[in-house]
Amino acid sequence: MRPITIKEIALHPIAMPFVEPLKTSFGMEPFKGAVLVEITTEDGVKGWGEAAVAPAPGYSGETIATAYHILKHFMVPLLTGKTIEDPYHTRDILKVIRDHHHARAGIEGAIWDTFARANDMRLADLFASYVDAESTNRAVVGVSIGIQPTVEDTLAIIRKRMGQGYKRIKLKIKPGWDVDFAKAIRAALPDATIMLDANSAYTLADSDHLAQFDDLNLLMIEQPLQPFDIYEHGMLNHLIDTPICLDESIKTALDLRIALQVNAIDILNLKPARVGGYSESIDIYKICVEHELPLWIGGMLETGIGRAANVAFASLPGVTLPCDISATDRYFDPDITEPPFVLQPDSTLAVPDGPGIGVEVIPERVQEAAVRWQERNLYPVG
Ligand code: OSB
Ligand code: MG
Repeated sequence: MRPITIKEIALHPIAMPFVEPLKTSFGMEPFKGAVLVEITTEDGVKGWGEAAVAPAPGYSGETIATAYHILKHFMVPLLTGKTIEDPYHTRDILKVIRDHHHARAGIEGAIWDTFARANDMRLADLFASYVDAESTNRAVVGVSIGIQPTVEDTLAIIRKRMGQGYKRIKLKIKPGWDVDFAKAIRAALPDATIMLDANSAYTLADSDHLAQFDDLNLLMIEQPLQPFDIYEHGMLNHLIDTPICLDESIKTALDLRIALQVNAIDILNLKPARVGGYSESIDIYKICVEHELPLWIGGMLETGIGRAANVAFASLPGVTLPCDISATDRYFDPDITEPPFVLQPDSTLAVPDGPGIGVEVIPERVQEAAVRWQERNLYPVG
């Protein structure tokens, strides 16, 4: 394959209004934030990545400002001028920087896209070549619904989403909005495929409370305990019947191996943004296949840039459960990329045909979103 030499890396911190915000146990984002990463090679090939961060450090410790800081002063200088023979080894260059996985995933994702475009190949096929498989050309998807004021409001949104064709519904919960809520939803929709996401809102002391979900035929409960609590998820797994899916806890392939050793995990939500990009995602994917661990690809409410890369990854055959990657109209109107992702009747999104992420970035919309960030910057640095 043709190597790329990185001439320039531009950063675009952005803000975009949501079509439907997502309220979780840790709060609600006022707008979608990200730092977009734009790479230009010596040959004039361009590629894009997305550091999927939020204005506030609620999901992870990163924010738009920290990602911008780390990218600008540490990651961009390390990669500018470098020749990349194999995008999988980008992380070796970045090894001297600790943590900051969302920032890392943004710049690494841009290199994957640029490399695939320079070699005139779809990112989905490039990823597939690392796991000895072929892309299925589609991602099976569901939809994530935030905490609403009432059960009726929630049911109205679920019915709308099911009507659009989403076959798997994820509902956010928090203490005080959990067991009675889930019972009411299950009573109204006995056959719907439903899962819950607690975003780390509980502790092991809540195990009796969480066991009340056991009779509700839930697909899984995502991340009930704290991010650093892999061990206690293993203890919880003996105390509840609902399958445990980990999100926040699994930041590396090593975390996943530990979770498997202590029986803390039945299902993995793999977010490329959380694990620092696609090289680590490839390693994690291989562990899931080896252990026959059910796997799906999660989302961080990405723009079309991050979402297109996630769709490419989610089209790998070892991704066995519906992903948190919804159609464009669930998030933004308009998005910064074209064409939009549209939900197919079989609850899938198609992998676009073009090289790299396969969607076109619209420069005027990036510019508009960058100005919006400047205007709405809630937490200026310095
Ligand atoms: O916990 O999965 C989560 C979005 C932001 C932060 C955390 C989470 C989420 C989602 C969004 O659930 C899923 C999507 O991108 O559609
Ligand atoms: Mg989650």
